[in-house]
Amino acid sequence: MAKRALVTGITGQDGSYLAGFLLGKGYEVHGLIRKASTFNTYRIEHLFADPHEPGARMFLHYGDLSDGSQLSHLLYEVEPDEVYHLGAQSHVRVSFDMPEYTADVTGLGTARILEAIRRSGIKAKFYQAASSEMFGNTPPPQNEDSPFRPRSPYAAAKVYAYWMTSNYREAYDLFACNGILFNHESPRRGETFVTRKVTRAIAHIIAGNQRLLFLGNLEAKRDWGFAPEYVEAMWLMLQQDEPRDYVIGTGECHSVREFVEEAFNYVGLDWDQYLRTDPRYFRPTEVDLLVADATRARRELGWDPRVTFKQLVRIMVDADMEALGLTPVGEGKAILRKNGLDDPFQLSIALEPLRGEP
Ligand code: NAP
Ligand code: G4F
Repeated sequence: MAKRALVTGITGQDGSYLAGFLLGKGYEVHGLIRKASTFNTYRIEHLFADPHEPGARMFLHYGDLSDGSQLSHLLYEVEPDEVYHLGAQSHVRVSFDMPEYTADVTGLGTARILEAIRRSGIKAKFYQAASSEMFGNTPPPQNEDSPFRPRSPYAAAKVYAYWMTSNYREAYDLFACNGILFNHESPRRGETFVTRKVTRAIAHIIAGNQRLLFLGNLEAKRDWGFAPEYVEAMWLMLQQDEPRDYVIGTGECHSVREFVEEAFNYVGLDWDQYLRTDPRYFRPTEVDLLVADATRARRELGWDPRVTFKQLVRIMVDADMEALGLTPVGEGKAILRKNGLDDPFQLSIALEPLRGEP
């Protein structure tokens, strides 16, 4: 019997890679999607088969993380072996504008799913998409024992969700894991996160659609990895004998400025000519420095990232150039092939229309 997974946030960056990864492993995949007035499924379209067709293994269900009764109903209907809870209002800057909504969806959303699992009595394993953002201004390197000092409504909501996950593990013997993932990026990264904003702007500058790139704090440092490698870590956590929490990251960190320099240099443009700062993109409180100590994941999961910072930048710049019909510099695909990451589930990059500057 094929294992059955329920994935919230399946239309997001990680959800789309995870769905592809699980289908590749023979799973039946059920995803929660939001009703929107426009299509929001472009990241998973390449995986979709008409559910009426024999052999279809991916099924989508409407719902929302703010709607507990529907989540409960979904649990009974799907009876999953594994639940990957990735859905969230995941933008840190936006969480300052929408703190209450972020608490509801990103924080309470986790409580709703945990409670739905508990009440259903279904023996589903549970993965919580926790975040390095929870460490806030705790000095690096950060590991599973580092204290949380959240610096945004988003981080505070994730800390609540983290402790709810731990509590359900202890109180109800649920197989529940917090994956404390550091920043991970890809050509499918949302357009308003800084890495994608930069690589997409470069493509639009070359295409003549955009003149300048406006950013906020250039000095913040992040531990940036490649998203497809991170979804494998999520799966590995749920395949262990005992549930535990794991930090996932590369252990290497770079500033936003370094990302910009690397990306512009790759295409031979002088970044100084195109970059401007705009106070709009600064945050009331910033997380200055995140660096993962992923020793536990390496030791217990055998997880080790392969794609380096430089390679990540090249993969993303090339993909954004290709998406606009430009000839990429050309190293991106070779890097993916070299790392064995070029299978169709992982690689498909949906073409996107230009929807104005984010
Ligand atoms: P993402 O691209 O922003 O995807 C978020 C997903 O959540 C989307 O599918 C979105 O649906 C869905 N969603 C948002 N609000 C919802 C609601 N009210 N009800 C149901 N679904 C809702 O995020 P990601 O980068 O894939 O990250 C996945 C998870 O990992 C998130 O929980 C994020 O906070 C966490 N995380 C991410 C990183 C990272 O670096 N990427 C690091 C640590 C933790 P729509 O498509 O309809 O918007
Ligand atoms: O790309 P970012 O918006 O990612 P951030 O805030 O680190 O959050 C991401 O990673 C977390 C894991 O640590 C996830 F939990 C979360 O869901 C999300 O995926 O910003 C990165 C850095 C920040 O320091 C920000 O201040 O880039 C700086 N930055 C500078 N200019 C900018 C901009 N960020 C954005 N989004 N847009 C700018 O114009």
